[in-house]
Amino acid sequence: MGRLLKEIIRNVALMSLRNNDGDYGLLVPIEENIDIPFAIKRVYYISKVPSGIERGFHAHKKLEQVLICVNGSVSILVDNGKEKTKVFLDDPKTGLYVGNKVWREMHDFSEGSVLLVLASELYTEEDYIRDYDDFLEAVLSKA
Ligand code: T46
Repeated sequence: MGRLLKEIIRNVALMSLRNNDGDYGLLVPIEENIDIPFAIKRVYYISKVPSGIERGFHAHKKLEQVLICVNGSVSILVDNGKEKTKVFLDDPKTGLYVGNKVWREMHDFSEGSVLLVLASELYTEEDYIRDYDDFLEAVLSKA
């Protein structure tokens, strides 16, 4: 298994991605079910975020994702309803696994930053929980 998973709060983990880092540059291979713990159904990236803009502010019912800041830096607030923490991503060799029912906010995008996201499901607005109280209710009814 080419990944190292370190859970930081329940359902959120930092991952050390295998990589080829050498005099001629960096290459990070990502294979579904090998480097990340799910089959990849969708890939998107977020870039050109103007200074001061914050994104996210939602959770997902089912979706699992891995976030990789492939250029620049961004801070991600993750909150599972019981614990929350802020993760600073600035290393293309590090992935942030965010499971379902985790509230996320993206802050402090640096100029030129690019956030690559690998997702376990196709896009559907129905999977989003955009109200924080609804999120807490969904977490409490999970058990
Ligand atoms: C997440 C964080 C990390 C699509 O049409 N297809 C897609 O696959 C996505 C992700 C978005 N969109 C549309 C929906 C909105 O009209 O793109 C627009 C911006 O999406 P949103 O405001 O949800 O973007 P963020 O940056 O707040 O959140 C995104 C993801 O939506 C979300 O799942 O976890 O990045």
